[in-house]
Amino acid sequence: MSHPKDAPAVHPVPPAFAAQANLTRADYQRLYAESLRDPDGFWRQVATRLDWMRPPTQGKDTSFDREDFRIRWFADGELNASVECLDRHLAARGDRTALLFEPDDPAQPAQSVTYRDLHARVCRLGNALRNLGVARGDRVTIYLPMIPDAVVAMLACARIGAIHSVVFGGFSPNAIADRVADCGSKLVITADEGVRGGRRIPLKANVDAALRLPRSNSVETVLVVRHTGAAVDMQMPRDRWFDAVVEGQPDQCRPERMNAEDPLFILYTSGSTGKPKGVLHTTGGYLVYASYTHACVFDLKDDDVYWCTADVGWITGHSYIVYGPLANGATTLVFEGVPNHPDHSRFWQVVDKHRVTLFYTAPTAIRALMREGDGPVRATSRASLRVLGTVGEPINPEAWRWYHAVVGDGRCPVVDTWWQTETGGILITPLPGATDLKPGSATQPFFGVRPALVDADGRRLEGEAEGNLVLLDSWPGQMRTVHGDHQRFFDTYFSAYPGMYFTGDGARRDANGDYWITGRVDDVINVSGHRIGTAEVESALVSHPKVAEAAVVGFPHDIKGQGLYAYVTLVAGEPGSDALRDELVRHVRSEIGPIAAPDHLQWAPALPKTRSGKIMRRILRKIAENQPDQLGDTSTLADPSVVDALVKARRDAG
Ligand code: 6R9
Repeated sequence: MSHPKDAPAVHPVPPAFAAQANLTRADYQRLYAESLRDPDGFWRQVATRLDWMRPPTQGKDTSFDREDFRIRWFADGELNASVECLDRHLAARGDRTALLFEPDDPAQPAQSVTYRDLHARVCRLGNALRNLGVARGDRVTIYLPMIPDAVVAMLACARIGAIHSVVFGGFSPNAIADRVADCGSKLVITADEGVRGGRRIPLKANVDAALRLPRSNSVETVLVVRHTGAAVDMQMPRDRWFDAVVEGQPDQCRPERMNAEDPLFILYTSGSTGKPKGVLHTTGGYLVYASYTHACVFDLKDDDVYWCTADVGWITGHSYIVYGPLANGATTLVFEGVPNHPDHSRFWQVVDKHRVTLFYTAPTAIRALMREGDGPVRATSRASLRVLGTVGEPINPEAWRWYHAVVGDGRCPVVDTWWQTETGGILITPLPGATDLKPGSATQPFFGVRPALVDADGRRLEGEAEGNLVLLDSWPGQMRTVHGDHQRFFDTYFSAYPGMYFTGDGARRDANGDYWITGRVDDVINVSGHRIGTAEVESALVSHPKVAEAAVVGFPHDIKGQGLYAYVTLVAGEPGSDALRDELVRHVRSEIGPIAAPDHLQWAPALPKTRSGKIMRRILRKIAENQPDQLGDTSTLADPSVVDALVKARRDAG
């Protein structure tokens, strides 16, 4: 890799930062060694950061081997996640701001919610949910915009031991119905509408459409937050206004005593097969891990104002907007809007307005803002910023340098944090006071994390190497199962390389032991940091009556990181037209959601297949990238003329 002269390949920890850091390089080295030597003792000590109702006497109890496969942490401990996030802060810091809310429209007033207020709101909703018949272990689907009530809803579920399943507001009715049906939700919490970048999103109407589908018949009640005030259909007695049910409820609510291994939430994520997986996280280990990583990776101090720009519909929102920061008693900002509305300075205006010190966003947002030049950034102060973070996909070194030099004025460490929905929290990351930074590298494993690289046959690769990224041992935040399908959990993550957790990512380890994540090696495409399963998009396309077959691959995209390229074979006699192309893209939007809409759709008279009928995606990727001279070995193709036709059509399209 070549670097311009003035762009260093390594950014050492700034001495001024190291001097005030929670963890120095020596701390990292000592604690990391300790965490591997005695993981049980290490994590039991870390677990004392929570105020358990019953402190655990057990620590690590895990095995990735088929014969005695188990993942249990702190198994006899008892706690309630909402108590950890709220009640325990009330005495000393009840008047401190828990949530800062910045609405989509900057002309609307921001809100600040203290720990005391948030506790009362959570208790009122917890009582209301109990009155509506929601009991410990029941599932509740949350389909809300980025507003404080989304946090209230999650914590109210946790308080009464209900398992929340947050569904991202960008998903379509069909995708909501799939997720409601899979976990059998009894109740849905939504809003009249959401607003993003000035555009209204008909959340309640989407829920109505989802619940009209017969598979959603587990739902008894829909709570509707009045957010924009738009008129919506209320279907009695199913639909209830949120305000009305919480009004008059006591502002104290008895928290359920949960076992550490009781489920806290389910969050659906795309895998290599068509059906999204319900990733299940439990209470004790998850909360220990989310809160500890949040404190260490962001060098959290008492007076920090922390802002993660993710949506609570993703794991980043769960762990690093809600559970981690609130368990730590921090101030966490909830932003309803988007980076480019009303203009490209919005993020930095919000930073200045709320004096944000710790900022966590995605590479796709950085790339989109970088394209607008330095002006919109330089127009703001950003003097409050201390640490910058990224998550969701590999960050290209150019974007990293711009983030560091322009957004952070060269002053703030950039933490490139690698992790997954399945991991619950950050696994590979710099610690800002301890780790020398390399643009594009997630650098070093967090405490207790044992990454390794293996080749296709599962052989361990030592030293400088590139291969499939696996984890050799458990950590407390690890997912425990796929909801309703424990076999799928084992098969997906532990069967490819026996005794190891397979991440689905490829990575390179350099001579200093720093990790560089190269991206997914399975049929998952990372579009703007969102995981899209190719199989899901393909089955959405094939569900259209005019489509016979479809294959979807990723291709490099300047802003999104990867875009979606679809090859579609129409049913015999159906001519491909621009109108049909638009219709199919719309069809995918309505089947899954806008995030899954193909960027390109090419008609394919036939798809390249092996003689055994397997679609050769490697070839389709090269055609999508317009690199037909790099198709590689095509000798296993059943009919080579299929490829020639696709290459020609691709070239003609430019
Ligand atoms: C937290 C989150 C997980 C996938 C993961 C990987 C990619 C996330 C990354 C990164 C390179 C980083 N990913 N962070 N790749 N560098 N810092 O994003 O969870 O939505 O489940 O996605 O995202 O490919 O496997 P999730």
